[in-house]
Amino acid sequence: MSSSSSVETPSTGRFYQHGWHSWSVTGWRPRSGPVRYPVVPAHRLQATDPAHLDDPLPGGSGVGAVETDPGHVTLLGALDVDGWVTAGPHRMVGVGASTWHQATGPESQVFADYAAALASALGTRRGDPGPVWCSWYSYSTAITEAELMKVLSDLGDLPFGVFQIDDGWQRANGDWTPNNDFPSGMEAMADHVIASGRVPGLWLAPFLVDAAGETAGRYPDMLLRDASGQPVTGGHNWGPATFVLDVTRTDVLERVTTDIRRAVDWGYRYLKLDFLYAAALPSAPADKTPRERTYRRAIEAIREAAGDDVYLLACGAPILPSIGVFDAIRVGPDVAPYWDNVDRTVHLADRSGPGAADAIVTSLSRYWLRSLIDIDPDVAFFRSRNCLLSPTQRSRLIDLAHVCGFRATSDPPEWLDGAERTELERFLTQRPTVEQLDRYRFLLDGRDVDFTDIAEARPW
Ligand code: 9PG
Repeated sequence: MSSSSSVETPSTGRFYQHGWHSWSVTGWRPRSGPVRYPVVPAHRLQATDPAHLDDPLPGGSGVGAVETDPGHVTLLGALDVDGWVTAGPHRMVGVGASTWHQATGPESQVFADYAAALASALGTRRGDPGPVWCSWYSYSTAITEAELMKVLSDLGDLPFGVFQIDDGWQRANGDWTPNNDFPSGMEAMADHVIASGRVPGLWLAPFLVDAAGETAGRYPDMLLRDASGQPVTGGHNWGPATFVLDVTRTDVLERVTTDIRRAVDWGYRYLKLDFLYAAALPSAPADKTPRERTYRRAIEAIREAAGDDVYLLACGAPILPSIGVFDAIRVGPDVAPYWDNVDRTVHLADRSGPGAADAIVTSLSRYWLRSLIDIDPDVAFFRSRNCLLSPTQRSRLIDLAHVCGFRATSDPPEWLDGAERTELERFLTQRPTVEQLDRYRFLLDGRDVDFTDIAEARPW
């Protein structure tokens, strides 16, 4: 049963816009002024819930807040997996959820109390996989068994807890078996990682299906379709549109859970599950089940298939519906070995694409989630090779990782000079104490680390 809730707010303070899924822009936006969503269709899926792309007023997924006095806010948040909060001129209105939480007071207290209420409603899961080496931000999809074996050997005794193989190992999205670049198979790869004393990690996009892949060709009935019967598009990451599995179908859930179980049986105990929002996309209007509930059922089936002791990292994932099922969630867009892509962020009105600046702002704007789930702000860079970030910009991503308590990089040791390697070694062994002083300001082992300038410089 869904109900609505509304709360009066001042008409002037900024609005906390909470993005639909991991990559969707999150932060404090001006109360008035234009609501800009991306102009390129491929970017629009990532920017916000497609059902709200044409909303005239600012709004956010699950939770919203408005500044009242300095340091104080009024918050309206769902205690449920669905819900949407819109900021009108004098009030916030929440629709879609069964139960709502309202509070006014000091910002950090209000968000902490909301997180505690969400913990009761949805549960919590946390773990510490240790530092992660992830292949994406150095090799993209151009990974091979030989190249990864070389990296694994070059990592030597660097204390990474997880060696995570990202996109590029599979035959196609939807066909989750190794391609010809992994001739020994994924189990052999996992064995090598285990022999190095680390946990093998694997990337999958369990709800996506390449149009040209085997799954789409053989099982067209399994595809999510719109009112005119056309397959729904789930992403454009690889050029042509990618289709989506209809997770309301029993045969689809069986297929997805089989894919997950296969990866676990190969030996992978850390799964990065990506493009998860695909299971919550609008489809034929005949389906009246709230999309977030459909999503939640699908990820619960995934958790059951993986078992309790497999660390599941959600990426491109709707936030509230993922709490209590996953161990970790990506809380911002992709970082990149550059600070900002102005062509995309400003001219195409899309801050959900790759870039260090938006990864920092969106991730820190979700810092309040940390008591519910591990928060992954994406990787840090230590390399100057193949990297446009200045040393200062690199250090800000390193600080971000420590603040969030999730440490990852994609840098192959071979790309690092001596000083950069020393910096990486420090990163892997340090566990600085973190104290939050302000919205974007922290003490890291007593050192003042302030990201406010970055947040203030982002366009809305
Ligand atoms: C693998 C990557 C990495 C990364 C994920 C996700 O729309 N896009 O162009 C787009 C590109 C990359 C992307 C998301 C969207 O990144 O966040 O860490 O796993 O997929 O394909």
